[in-house]
Amino acid sequence: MTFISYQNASLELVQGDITRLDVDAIVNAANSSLLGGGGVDGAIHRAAGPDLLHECRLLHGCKTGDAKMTNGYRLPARHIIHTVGPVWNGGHKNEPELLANCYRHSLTLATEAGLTSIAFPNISTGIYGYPKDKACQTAVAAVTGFLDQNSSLKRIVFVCFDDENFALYETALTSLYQPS
Ligand code: AR6
Repeated sequence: MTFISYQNASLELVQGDITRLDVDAIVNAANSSLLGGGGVDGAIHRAAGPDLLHECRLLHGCKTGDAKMTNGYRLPARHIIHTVGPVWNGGHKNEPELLANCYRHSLTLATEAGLTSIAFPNISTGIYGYPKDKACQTAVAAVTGFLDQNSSLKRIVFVCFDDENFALYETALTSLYQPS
């Protein structure tokens, strides 16, 4: 595990299943229906149980780049922030801005709810086909940019499922480290 202090928060890197994390909120890489799917979305719905789908039905979907929050139900996490990443289309359809918005809007919701810890999966880098190196750069820049503006958040966890993402985040987070 890598752990970096940044502003008043800690940035952590974990490899594994995001549904196991005991944090205030985990972020779901959902689709615009918010009614479940494969990948991390499927894993979250399975682990949270059927009450999650009932609450999601009340939300009437979510636009790409936006985020909506629900209860965590059977998860160790108290809340789930559902965001919809962009499908990769070669980078000419505003994908970097939309992906950055997923991180910013999730962090904004968490901050407004007074949460202090949040865990992100590598949004869009599975079924939606976003190049992992580009997604990592955008994710880290969006999160550090948000923390630069001040936030109640104390702990931000990047949860990588696969080895390639883990190695990319290890390099990106290590490069933020500035010995005092
Ligand atoms: N914990 C953490 N990360 C995971 C887990 C897990 N349990 N399972 C997969 N990942 P994806 P997307 C990683 O495909 O690309 C769904 O059907 C995975 O290795 O889950 O944003 C939705 O409903 C990858 O790095 O999400 C949408 O239709 C990352 O999570 C669509 O997929 C994201 O992969 C969204 O596609």
